[in-house]
Amino acid sequence: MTEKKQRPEWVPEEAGAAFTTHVLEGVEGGHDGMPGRTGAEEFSHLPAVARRRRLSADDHVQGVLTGNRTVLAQTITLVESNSPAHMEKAQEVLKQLLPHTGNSVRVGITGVPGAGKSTFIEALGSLLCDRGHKVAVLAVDPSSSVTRGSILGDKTRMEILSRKKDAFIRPSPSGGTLGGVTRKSRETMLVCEAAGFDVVLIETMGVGQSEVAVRSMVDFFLLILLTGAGDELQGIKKGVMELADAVLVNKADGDNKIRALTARADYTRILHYLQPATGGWTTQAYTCSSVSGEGIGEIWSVIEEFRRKTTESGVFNARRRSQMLNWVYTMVQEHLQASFFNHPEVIKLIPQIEQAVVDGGLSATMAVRELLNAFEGRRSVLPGG
Ligand SMILES: Nc1nc2c(ncn2[C@@H]2O[C@H](COP(=O)(O)OP(=O)(O)OP(=O)(O)O)[C@@H](O)[C@H]2O)c(=O)[nH]1
Ligand SMILES: [Mg+2]
Repeated sequence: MTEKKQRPEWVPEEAGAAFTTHVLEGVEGGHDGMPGRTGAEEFSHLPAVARRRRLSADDHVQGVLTGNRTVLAQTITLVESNSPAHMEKAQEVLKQLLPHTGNSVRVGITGVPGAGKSTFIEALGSLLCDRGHKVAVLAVDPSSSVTRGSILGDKTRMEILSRKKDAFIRPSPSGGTLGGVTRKSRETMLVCEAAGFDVVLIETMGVGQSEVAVRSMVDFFLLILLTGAGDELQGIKKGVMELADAVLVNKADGDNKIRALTARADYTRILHYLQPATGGWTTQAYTCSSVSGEGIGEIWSVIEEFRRKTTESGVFNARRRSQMLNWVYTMVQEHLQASFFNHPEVIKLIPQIEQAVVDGGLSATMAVRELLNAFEGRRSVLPGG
């Protein structure tokens, strides 16, 4: 891959890794599941100025609000940046965009690898575009920062959806920690809403903590499962099922259809014993085939019914409010944690403290006190410390 390809034209020559565009190398032809979409046709109607120099905060805001794809992509890149200068500008842009956000239904989609999440999103997204919706597809996949791959980029390119003019597909940000990735995805979601997308679909792998993080940023959470409830439940924890507003048995086609219907009945039985994820809503199991399209429209009706019911009961808005507050405190926690572990005195002390704890010479409580003393600039209380 040439240097030119790695560095899009709006990225300044001297920009370092802070521009996340740099690390998305390795997938030819557009990593976004947007193969072949070079953006050239979209660049052509942009003011010349947007093509050549970095956009001002106002340029970003205006571009996003008018639904300009190129500016939208650049704004998301800005939001994903880890450089302090970009973060400040990104926050200015977000502040101006905030009044235009919130007007979408946010749907999280999880399931074990290979369950068919991407294929389902392709089918549902295409159906919604055909019905006049504007659909943004995002991914939350912290592992992609390690593998440099992406759950959207590698396997399923969402070929059909990526060609729709009313769809926008964005892979997982390469951000490192789950906290970093979710912050970026949340803000990307807001930017997409300001750009007029009224459906946001967020794919995440059904392993680890990312589904909990995604649950905390969406209205409706969909768990995609495969046939064979017994085997499946070993991979999918009961806790994940308790996060779901609907359980969907995918691949209900061909020889698999009967098995899918059996699995649906099994899951229905299991759901009966679980705590529902959303007050006033009963989580049920459904089947679909993302390949034939059967059942896809039905699932959308379920999501619409969910929105209607929970909006009426006030649960919808209450959840959004608590998600916003939750977000604030999550960021406070992350910030405190980062400043603690990056504190030079703490870094210096940790090996010593760890050794003392392991050797049995220091209790865990005393170890914590010592580390916090170092962090807060107080003297050690240990004899000889
Ligand atoms: N027969 C059938 N195959 C399907 C269906 N949905 C997905 N598949 C196939 O299942 C495989 C995995 O699909 P993906 O959509 O990539 O699954 P995923 O859950 O996004 O996988 P990861 O992103 O790797 O976690 C692909 O080969 C799909 O073609 C379906 O409804 N019916
Ligand atoms: Mg996928």
